[in-house]
Amino acid sequence: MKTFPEDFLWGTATAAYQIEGAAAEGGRGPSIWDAFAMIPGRTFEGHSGIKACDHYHRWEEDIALMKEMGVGCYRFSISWSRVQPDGKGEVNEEGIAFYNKLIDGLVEAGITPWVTLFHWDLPLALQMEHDGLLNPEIANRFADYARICFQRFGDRVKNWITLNEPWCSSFLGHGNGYFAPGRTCNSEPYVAAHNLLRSHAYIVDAYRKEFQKEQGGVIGITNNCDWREPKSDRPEDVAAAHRALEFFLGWFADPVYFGDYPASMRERVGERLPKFTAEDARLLKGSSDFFGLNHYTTMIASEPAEEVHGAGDIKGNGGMMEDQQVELSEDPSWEKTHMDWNIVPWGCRKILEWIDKRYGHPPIYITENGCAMPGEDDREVALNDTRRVEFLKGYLEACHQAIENGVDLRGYMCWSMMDNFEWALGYSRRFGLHWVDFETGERQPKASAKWYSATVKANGF
Ligand code: PNW
Repeated sequence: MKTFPEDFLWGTATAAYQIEGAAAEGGRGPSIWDAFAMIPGRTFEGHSGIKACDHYHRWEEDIALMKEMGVGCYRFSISWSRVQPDGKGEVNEEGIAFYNKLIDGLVEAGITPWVTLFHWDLPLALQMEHDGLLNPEIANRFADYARICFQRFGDRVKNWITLNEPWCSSFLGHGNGYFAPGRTCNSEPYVAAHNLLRSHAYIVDAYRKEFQKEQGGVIGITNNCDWREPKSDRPEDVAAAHRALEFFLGWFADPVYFGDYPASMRERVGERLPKFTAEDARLLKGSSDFFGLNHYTTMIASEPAEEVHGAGDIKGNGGMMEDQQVELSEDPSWEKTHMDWNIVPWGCRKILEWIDKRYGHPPIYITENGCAMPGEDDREVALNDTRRVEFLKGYLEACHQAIENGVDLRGYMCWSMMDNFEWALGYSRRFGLHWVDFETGERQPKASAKWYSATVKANGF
């Protein structure tokens, strides 16, 4: 039996655009994901979040399912364009009313809301009129929107996450173009990242100055990072793996903990890496009350034998991949998920220990971990998801080991509470503890939901 610390927090997670649906209802304005999904070829078979899991109408049932599981917290995100249809100015009261009902329902069910302010669904108006994340002014728009959320929800919401995985918005959104807004460039990812970091800092500054004292909550940022295992003990390979982690996680966590980007990035990205003003650096340093981590997989890293070219075949447009010069490979014996991501539980322990060491033993929450497994379009296969149970066991065992080794891991939120819109892959990948029939909206607990519930209730397995 692996027992977790007494106050360990167990939860599940979702994101607004992936589950809510009702994209054109209740006064919601469009986001960049609505527009991106309309471009032919950008998402699997043109899928979009227009209907998704219809959580906007089925939220009561979803709370009941979570209550049944016995989870202590639920991490969800607020759709900015449901709160502010244009991303600035006027507030949409219908949107506020929806989140009020959801938050009240959770509190009533004894489930602590963990709210992400931004999970990639930028209001389309800000993209079209102001160039979205490329415009430094975005930080002020973010802070204004966040203030509305603190004012309206902060009496009941005590756990805030400013941004989800800015790496994805920056690199996938502006580097290789796999995600909205679909841009491909080798300098824009660094600009988008820079403005996202500044936005995070402005939001936190507003919370701390205007709300935190009275509301008594905590606020932080969630970053994603895979583990990079050195291919050998050769110092070059060890350095390459470390550099890969600096370009992945250090890019976003170093400014938050130290006030600047890693030196390896300064050296290699040069002029294309923006500089923080003294004021921005001051606001950034120490701007997270906890370390939010989303972790899914591991790759092997080595010093490349010949120059690495980046995403796509366009030389000079590899962005991060080309700048970092790390060769990535994998162990052919590793099993893979339906995302083609390697299943390597010990990589989870190693990334937790790397964070613990580099950032001075911060309190860490895993705000996402989970898997999509093949064959789950078939309901029977999905309901008997023993492979997901094995995955969760492996990763939770790694978490347990990290705690025994001294890491201050305080909670684990499983991605995801239910099958949903998996971004560019549409509904073709299912991460849920609950199976969703996307035609009828019906939900049903998978075996993993039952296993997770038993684990939560026993505080271990
Ligand atoms: C995360 N990558 O996305 C997101 O936070 C979720 O919304 C998403 O559903 C989940 O993980 C599963 O994909 C990622 O390419 C998407 O490294 C892509 C990557 C990482 C995380």
